[in-house]
Amino acid sequence: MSKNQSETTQKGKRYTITAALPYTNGPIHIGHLAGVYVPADIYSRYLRLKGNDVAFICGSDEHGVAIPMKAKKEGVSPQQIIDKYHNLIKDSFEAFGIAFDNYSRTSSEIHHQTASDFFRKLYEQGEFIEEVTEQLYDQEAGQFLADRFVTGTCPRCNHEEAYGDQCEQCGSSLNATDLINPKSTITGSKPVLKETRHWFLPLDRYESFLREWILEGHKNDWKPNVYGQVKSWVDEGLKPRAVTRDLDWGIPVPVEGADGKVLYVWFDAPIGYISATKEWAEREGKSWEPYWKDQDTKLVHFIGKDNIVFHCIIFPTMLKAHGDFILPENVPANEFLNLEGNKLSTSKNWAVWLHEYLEEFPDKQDVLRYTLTANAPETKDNDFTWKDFQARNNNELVAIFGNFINRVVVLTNKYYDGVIPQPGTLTQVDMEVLEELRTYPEKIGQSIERYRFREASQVLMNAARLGNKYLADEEPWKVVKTDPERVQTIMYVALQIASALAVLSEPLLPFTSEKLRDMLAQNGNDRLFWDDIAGFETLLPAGKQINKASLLFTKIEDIEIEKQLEKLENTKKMNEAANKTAEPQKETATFEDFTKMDLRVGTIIEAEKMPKANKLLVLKVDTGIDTRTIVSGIAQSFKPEDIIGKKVTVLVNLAPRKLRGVMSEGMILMTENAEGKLVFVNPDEDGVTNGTTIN
Ligand code: B3M
Ligand code: ZN
Repeated sequence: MSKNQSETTQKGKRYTITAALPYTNGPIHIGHLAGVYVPADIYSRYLRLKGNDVAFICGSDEHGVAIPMKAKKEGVSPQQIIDKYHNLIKDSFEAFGIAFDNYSRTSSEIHHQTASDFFRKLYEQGEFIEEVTEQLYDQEAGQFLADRFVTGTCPRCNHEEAYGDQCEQCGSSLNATDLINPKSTITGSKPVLKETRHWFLPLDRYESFLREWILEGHKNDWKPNVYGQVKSWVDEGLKPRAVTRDLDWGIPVPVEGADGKVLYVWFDAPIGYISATKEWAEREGKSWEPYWKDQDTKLVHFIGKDNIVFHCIIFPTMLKAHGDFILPENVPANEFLNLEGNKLSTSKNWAVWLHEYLEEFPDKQDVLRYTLTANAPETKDNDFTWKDFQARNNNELVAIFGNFINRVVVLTNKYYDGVIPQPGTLTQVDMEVLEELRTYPEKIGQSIERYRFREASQVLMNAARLGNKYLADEEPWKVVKTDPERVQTIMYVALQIASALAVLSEPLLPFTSEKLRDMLAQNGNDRLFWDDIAGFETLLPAGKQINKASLLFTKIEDIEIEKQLEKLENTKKMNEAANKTAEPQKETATFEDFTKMDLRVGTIIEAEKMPKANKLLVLKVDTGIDTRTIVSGIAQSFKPEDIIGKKVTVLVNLAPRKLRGVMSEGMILMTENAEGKLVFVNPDEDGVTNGTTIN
């Protein structure tokens, strides 16, 4: 990652920015990126560019029931699951430019120690209610059911697939015994109640603290969707929440009498922010404590809306009870992103996976960053479509931002061999354009500081429009014939705009920013920072040598989008097939009925399309009895040349019938696969000769 101003001039404030720790039970998809990681990265990059001291923290969330469930499904150990997905997630974040200062993992020793110490401090302070209560128990599986091991109807919103600890539809934090009609996700059986000891965090005792800190203190600066959820939970009345579990996967509860119990994942995971900061500070030779204990530090949690209760009620209560820590300044949770009109779903593979995107669109990280930000679900759920992705790239990034930069750099090289020209007297238009340019750091900065990243992306594009319009209006490629001095001034002004864009684009488009800084030869000690853009006289001085042009963005063709839509269509078919129930059995046939059908092995020896019939192929089939013509409706699944020599099952004694003037004598047995494609029911064993009867 590039040097940032906070290393050169220790000014500004200190920020601890956290991004929700992704569960290591699957890859990252665009919903995670739009909801959490891209906004968090924009915010952190911007703060660094402003010269602040920023700790941008994340890591893998490796405990919780979701992990052993995934391990069981894949037939591997939980450790293998977390290693597989931790590495995949970490690598894909890095390749996508999510510039964490530390991406850690909650299976680390430093986290186990930090979380255990945290729990022990609250225990020794007598914060917990220690109680034996009746919890859901699966007699068949011989284990207690918590979190995702049990599902049922949410008592708050009637969502029928709520989990034991949380309803993803309304975001409520639940006790498993709150569920209506609970069902074990291990065996499907109806749980019974069985006594067990747990330690409860008494949220109810912190109601007045939460009312004063959030409902009073943050009613004007927290997003309405976040504030509204918190208010409804506090108003509804808070209950003690169990922070331990009867599980063998997680951090052992570090007190007497807790054998076989682990910390609830939502107790340990947020502490992962602290342990990851410690790990980072140790590596950097810094003290971690100012980032979590200094009242002047600004703590901001970036999360999705299903994590609001944990980051606004449970974790702050833990921090308050502990007593040593600061509280979050803001929790700008986003809503959910949908994909082509349907909810993103890991289990249904209805997603655009980050690691696959990076393979299929190499070097287009910023296109996805821009598209997800321009359409971010900041105040309501929103939809990602591949058509919009293509439009944002072609109509904005290529046609405006890229076009402007390419013209500026190509013309500077063409007219002046890449040496920035000495400007003449600026016209009124020149001065107005530069004056407007100087307002963009404040405009974009305001949007980012208010967590309005959609708005920030459009203001940035307006800055590119300013340059594009200036060049189009001034037409240096025409004026150069008659007034080359004027063109020197035009190109000088345009280069100042390009230089400003290199800095202003860094938070949202870091890859583009780096390429542009290289093109303008501004990647060394003359590297500019955010505040250099506001009151500048000169950003790119006359006489400086810039480099050759290279395209920042390239057009995305329809065929690339069609390929992605086809991929999703196949996923939809696979899901339908997986959910398809078999047709009910037909009425009973007697053995006599069956013996009437004469099924033979045959081989297709010729195949051609039926003229003017796009579904039909005319086949010549060697049935072992004879060679005959059979018309078959398989033209949309097979090319004629691909099925010559194919062994097939033939119903040879079907009454002949004319199809489009061609006499068809028999039928070839077919079925269809999960994607709805026709396949032959065929004896593809070698050595089965034509004519062999099939019984
Ligand atoms: N692992 C993300 C989720 O709910 C959860 C975040 C933890 S942040 C401390 O999918
Ligand atoms: Zn609910």
